[in-house]
Amino acid sequence: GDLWEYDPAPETADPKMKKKYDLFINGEFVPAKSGKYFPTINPADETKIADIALAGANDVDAACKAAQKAFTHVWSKTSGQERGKYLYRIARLLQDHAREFAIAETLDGGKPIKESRDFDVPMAAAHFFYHAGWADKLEFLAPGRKLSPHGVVGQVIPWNFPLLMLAWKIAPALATGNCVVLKPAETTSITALKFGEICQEAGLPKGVVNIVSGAGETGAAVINHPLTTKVAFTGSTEVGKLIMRSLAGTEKKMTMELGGKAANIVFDDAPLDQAVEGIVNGIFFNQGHVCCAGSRLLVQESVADEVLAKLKRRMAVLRVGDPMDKNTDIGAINSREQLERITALVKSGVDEGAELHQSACKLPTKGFFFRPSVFANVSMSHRIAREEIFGPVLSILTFRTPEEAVEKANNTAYGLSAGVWTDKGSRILKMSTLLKAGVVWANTYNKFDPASPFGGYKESGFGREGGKQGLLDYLKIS
Ligand code: TXE
Repeated sequence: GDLWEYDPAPETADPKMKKKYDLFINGEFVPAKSGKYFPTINPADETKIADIALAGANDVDAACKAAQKAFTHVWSKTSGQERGKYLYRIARLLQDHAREFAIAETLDGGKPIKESRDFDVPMAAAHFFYHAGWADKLEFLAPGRKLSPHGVVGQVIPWNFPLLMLAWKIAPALATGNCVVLKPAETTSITALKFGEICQEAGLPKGVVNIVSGAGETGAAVINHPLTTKVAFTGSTEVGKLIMRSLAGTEKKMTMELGGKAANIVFDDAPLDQAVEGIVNGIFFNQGHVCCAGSRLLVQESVADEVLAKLKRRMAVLRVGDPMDKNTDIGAINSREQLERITALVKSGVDEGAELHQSACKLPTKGFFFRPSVFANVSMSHRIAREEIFGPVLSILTFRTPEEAVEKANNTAYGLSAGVWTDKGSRILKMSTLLKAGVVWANTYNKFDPASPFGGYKESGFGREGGKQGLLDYLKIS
């Protein structure tokens, strides 16, 4: 069938949701050795969904040993063509189970079902399809050079795109011949553990993929285990730095995808209605829990009032609420902690004198929700202009000249992404070279493709995911 075709419109909770999810180690689902579990809740109504096995250092050790054994005895002897077949199988199985995955993702994480259904799950499948094609063509990555996998890679991922981040990590690792120990984020373990079922169904050799759930301690055990010779992390800059410090002096290879504070830059010659759609998508997609979210709007002074007026009209019709409702635009904030972080930063914006505009929508009485919010009259020194909020909160700054736009856009500790809205092609080319950001979108925002490398400058991290560069980051080159 068609690459994107699968059962649409999941409306009810799926009967396949389990009450208990165990670790996926050496091809089997096993409880933690300690017997411990932790609850995972639905952030839209605060009810418990299931118990998740809590992996301790001894479970991580078992997972790393299983991965090493699989690497030595099976995976390193499996041809690229065969590896590709497994990846194709996984991709198709994700499509076959798309409905269950979309429901699980939305229940566990709070994102609107239309996003899980139309973005997260199909993009995850697309990543496996893309990397499947590379598995037997790796020699084209660096002609004349010897390429070899690292062996066991340790991967730690966040909660904003649980299945998609897993796909970004696992697909290139397997395509390049590595075995994996992955730790999902503690608030969103379900789709990662369900992915173990996909590995089983695909007949993937035991131990090639291992999933260990738990919190930061479990992540640290994966990162620091002597058998993980390469680590890939996506999460906060704070934890990224902690990991870098803990690995200093080791020979482990690292890639880090950390926070962002992207500038979405609107020039006065841009088609403003289209730009406003891009601004809305840039900041409200996935409740703003997006590392490349367009969280700073830089708008040319002459059109600033018009853009704000249009934006407020657009925000007034955004539907905030039950993530399982197909019509919902903005779902639940992922956790109470995240809601508290967002609330505190918004308060700092008000205290520092920025002008807050919020949509007047009615919020559900249970669960974690936050009104779509926009700050005008923001200055570069405000915390809301400098810190990652990771919520549905936009900070608007203005500029007069293109030079000032570049200066303000680059005046940040981060450098993951940026957007440019203008009618002038030459301006797009010029801006894209001047902006210190890994991705620059022109007259669009939040567009992803498995063939496009994604990653940051400065405190947004290093290394790339996707495309040729993403594969090279999983290989030793000699
Ligand atoms: O992130 P953490 P949190 C940003 C965003 C958000 C803030 C805090 O601004 O508000 O970070 O979110 C695991 N060793 N981003 O606290 O803690 C953890 O279990 C190894 C941006 O949730 O970085 C989870 O699996 N692992 C971001 C993962 O790290 C550790 C995505 C991310 O959690 C660990 C998420 C340790 N010592 C948050 N401590 C992005 N760039 O997309 C925690 N973890």
